[in-house]
Amino acid sequence: MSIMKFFGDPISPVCRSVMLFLAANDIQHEFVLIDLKNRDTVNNEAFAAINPNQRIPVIDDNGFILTESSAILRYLAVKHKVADHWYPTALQDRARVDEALSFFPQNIRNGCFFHTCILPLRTGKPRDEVRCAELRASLKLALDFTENSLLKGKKFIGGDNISIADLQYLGEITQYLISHNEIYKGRPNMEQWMQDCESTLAPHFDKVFFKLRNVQASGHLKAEIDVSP
Ligand SMILES: N[C@@H](CCC(=O)N[C@@H](CS)C(=O)NCC(=O)O)C(=O)O
Repeated sequence: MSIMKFFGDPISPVCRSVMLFLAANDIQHEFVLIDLKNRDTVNNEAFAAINPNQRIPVIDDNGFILTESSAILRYLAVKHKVADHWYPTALQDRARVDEALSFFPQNIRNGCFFHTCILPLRTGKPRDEVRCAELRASLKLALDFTENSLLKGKKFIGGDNISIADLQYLGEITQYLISHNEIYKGRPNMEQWMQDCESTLAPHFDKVFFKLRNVQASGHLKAEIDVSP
């Protein structure tokens, strides 16, 4: 039985969510850096053989290759029989977490950061301002929904305790810190939720967020992304 490999980069929001989960649950693994900035580590044959989609995160659990962060989080939670709050076994509690996980892609992770900050760097072309404005508008709606529905009367997104859904949202929402935007600000439930996530994950937070903080401090991805309520 070989140790599970985790392919990722802490600068990726969807990798950070899995990294937080691995750390918080003390799950043994070998970390393999796929450095998103160094395109050679992404666009190479060895990595393409592992994930033909050439995206991270990926796990190799003794020959079982799994992609997609939410599938990985669910798999690890069940496999390692972690504390129930991460991915509750009670049907309706689990359905709440699944609901938030289903809302996440295309709504919270809607490409706004990528189109505003990353695509212009990669292509050398100016950002498409019309597209970016559309993405800001849809992100704003998703954040409003998180504030007014998902976090209404609850400490965390899935309920009273932290779950894998919180890790997904946290990964993406913190991505905007790189561009110097605290997109949870002005939404009181989200502000409190951020503090609660940070204190609940305290010992693991710095370890997973160090790269984000370095890139943030460099200031080279600074951009105005106004999604305030
Ligand atoms: N839906 C996927 C998204 C994976 C994804 O897009 N990962 C990005 C990093 S955030 C990636 O690998 N990009 C490859 C690249 O930039 O070339 C998931 O949730 O795991």
